[in-house]
Amino acid sequence: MSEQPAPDPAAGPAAAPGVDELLAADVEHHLHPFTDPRDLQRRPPRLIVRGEGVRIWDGEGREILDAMSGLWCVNLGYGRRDLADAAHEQLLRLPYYNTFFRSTTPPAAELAREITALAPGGMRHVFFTESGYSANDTMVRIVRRYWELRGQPGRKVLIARRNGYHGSTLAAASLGGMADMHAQGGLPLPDFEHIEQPHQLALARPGESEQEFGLRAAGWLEQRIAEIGPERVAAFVMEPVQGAGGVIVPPAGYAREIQRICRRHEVLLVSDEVICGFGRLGHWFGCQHPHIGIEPDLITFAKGVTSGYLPLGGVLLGPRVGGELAARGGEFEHGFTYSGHPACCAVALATLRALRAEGVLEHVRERAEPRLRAGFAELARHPLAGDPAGLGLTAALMLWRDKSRRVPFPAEAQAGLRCREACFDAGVVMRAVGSRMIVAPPLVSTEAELDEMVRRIAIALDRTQAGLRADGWL
Ligand code: PXG
Repeated sequence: MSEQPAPDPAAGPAAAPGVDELLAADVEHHLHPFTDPRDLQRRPPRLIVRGEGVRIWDGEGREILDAMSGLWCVNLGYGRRDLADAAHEQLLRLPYYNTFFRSTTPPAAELAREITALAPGGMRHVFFTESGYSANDTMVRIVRRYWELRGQPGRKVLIARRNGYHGSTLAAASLGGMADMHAQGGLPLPDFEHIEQPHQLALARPGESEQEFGLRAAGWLEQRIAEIGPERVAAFVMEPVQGAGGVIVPPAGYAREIQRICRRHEVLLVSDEVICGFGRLGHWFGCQHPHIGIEPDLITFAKGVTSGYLPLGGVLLGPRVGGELAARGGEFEHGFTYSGHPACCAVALATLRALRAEGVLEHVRERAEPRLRAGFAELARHPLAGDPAGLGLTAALMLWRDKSRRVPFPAEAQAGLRCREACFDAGVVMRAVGSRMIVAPPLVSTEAELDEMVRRIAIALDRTQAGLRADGWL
């Protein structure tokens, strides 16, 4: 028997660690994604402790409007009991069972039916993964398997775009077009190729119309297919709107021309909808937005499918690929322990229910998007900011050193990072991609909440301008 005295019930539970203790532990032991640890030693991370609706709170109790929906995922906002209850009930009933070896679970089966019913272009099959990278890695394996089954195993090359983001694993980062990621560890892997992004602001010729630029940019794909040889090209992969690349909306007509080129050369067309899916553009899938208007052969998704409450992703297969794999593919040697995790699928089902029952897609199209667009048009009148852009509930602004003469800031000025910090200090989360400032607010943001985000961004722009002036950049 233990010789230790019984705990004194009056003493209560041990005190929870305080903010300073947690931050010290984090800085000492936690390696963060896409973060230089020395930066955290100089200035510790923000401790985010609670969320409700479109708001989050830090360890000091400061309220911040989350205009980035976490990382483009908390589309229904924080603190939703229906999503938490769906997870809780499923965890008690059956926290885990796999979908290998002739097994399934009720949430996985039901979600497969629901998601394929929403998908465009007669997509009848879905493969579940845990996240966006694993959806894209799975997609690469599906695409190559498809071509093997079609007797064309030489079609291995995937073409994607510069500054596209598709995840951080070897295949997903190879597929992505981020130069800084490729600079580490010998990427991209062989058989991943890239074309330039359809970035009109950066790449259009003087006097070139949006339509003309769109056709020219799509033509880069046809050129690359010709250089590689169509008999080696398996698929082309694009985000409907490039997210992490800086909210780059393609020119009108671009995506349809891409689809024509893919069909002409029998190249599979893949839409990475990890950001754009489940309402971000006001439609179930971004490819259904009239500005995009394509029917891809495969869709990858993650993030918003569970509103970020639990991790889940997947690949939707159109009739061409799904038919082949389901009808004569045999065993597909691929899968994850957590493919179709029942609690994650239950949260996804609750998310789809809420998106439907609350008319969230209509809210995005009819109220939130116009309000955000108007707010960003107003922000673009600020002397530091210009070129508002966006589609659905995404928006971007450029920071200019001299707006009228379109002189950009040099990288050393760190204009974007200064603005990001100023936004946090003004109580709103905004993301910086170089000198491009972007937001993707929760889809349930009210007009008043969007106005308040814009108001706080305006304050941050003033402060950023003052700081840049004080340091001699203006
Ligand atoms: N595809 C797209 C289009 C994405 O945006 C992924 C795939 C990968 O998802 P996972 O679940 O593996 O992270 C993403 C992820 C940013 C940022 O700073 C964007 C993402 C992730 C982290 C940061 O904009 N997108």
